Amino acid sequence: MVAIKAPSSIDHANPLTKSPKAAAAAAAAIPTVDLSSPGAARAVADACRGVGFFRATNHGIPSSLAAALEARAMAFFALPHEDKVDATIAAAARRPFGYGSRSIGSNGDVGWLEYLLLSLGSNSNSSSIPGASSLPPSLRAALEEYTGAVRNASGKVLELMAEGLGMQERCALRRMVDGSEEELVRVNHYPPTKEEDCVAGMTGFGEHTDPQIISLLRSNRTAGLQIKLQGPDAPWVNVAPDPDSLFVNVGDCLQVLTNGRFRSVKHRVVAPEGAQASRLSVIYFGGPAPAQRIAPLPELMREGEQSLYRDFTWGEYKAAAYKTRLGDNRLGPYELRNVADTNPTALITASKEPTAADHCCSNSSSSSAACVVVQPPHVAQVH
Ligand SMILES: O=C(O)CCC(=O)C(=O)O
Repeated sequence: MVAIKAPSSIDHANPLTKSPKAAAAAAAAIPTVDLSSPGAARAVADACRGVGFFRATNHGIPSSLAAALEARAMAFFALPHEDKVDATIAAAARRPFGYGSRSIGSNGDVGWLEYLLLSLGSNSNSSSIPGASSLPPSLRAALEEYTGAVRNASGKVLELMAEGLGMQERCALRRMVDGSEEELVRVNHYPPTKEEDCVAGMTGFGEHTDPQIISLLRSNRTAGLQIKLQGPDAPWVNVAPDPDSLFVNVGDCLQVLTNGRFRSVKHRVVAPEGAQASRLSVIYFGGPAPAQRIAPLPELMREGEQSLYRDFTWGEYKAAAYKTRLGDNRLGPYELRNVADTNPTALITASKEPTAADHCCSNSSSSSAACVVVQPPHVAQVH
């Protein structure tokens, strides 16, 4: 694996994360939402407006599924490189899917990780993952079970978001993702860095926002994930790992659909060091269909409210994102005025109160290390 010197932005001297007291303050900045609680819709919406990120408990994914996937994925990543490439040949027929190591996307972004990236296909009622046919059967089975469950959890969160936004149709956001052919799963493995690999604090995965509508992340007990609180001078904070919870990210498309009410969150991963165990994370990305028009939802707009964005389709956004690097501001070219300049308080006031949303979502039950100094905090393309 090629070692990567940390860009200066990965700053271990972050005042919010240095002392136990500061770490506690950072943890407190990350909302937790019990998805089964009566106030979940409001709490989800508040978290998406304030941070764009939250820890979800009672999400309905049996811990046995997540644990089984973690064990099978660790066994897969322990295989020799050639075996990993061979086992992902079916997925790799459609780039950027398949197995990857260090290189994220095709625009020069690198990270201290290896990963498996798969499309979940178009049929949200089928557990089969099209590109998984050449994977070891036990890994394939674990992935299929887990992704079936995480799709349900995502649907549930999207319904809560719609309800929290006061939308008439509780399933309006969920419908954009279900069966869109743009649902992905990514399994990331970050081995611990060693002294000979270069320095501490390497970039595991560089800073970026997720371009889709929603992402749900589950990791093992190894730390590394950091999020940037909203606002130009806001600090990066560590996300304490919690294998029993899911971490929910607002993606760029959801920011646009809500006209900036919900904020996509910048995040990144610092590679584990020395004595730490590998970090293993599984991320589900829910994107809309390629032809889906991405523009502020009319029912959320107050009278006279201007759209902050030029319309686009997911297909256009994805194509543009493929040409960028991870750390680029992908929404920038679509902004009609800078979202960061808007007054979030005004946006919160502007949001409609939740109404009794209907329940139209019928399926809801359901080491030869050479040091490479990476330039600033770039990291990959859309995934
Ligand atoms: O591996 C992680 O914890 C986060 C990775 C991530 O942000 C991504 O794969 O987009």
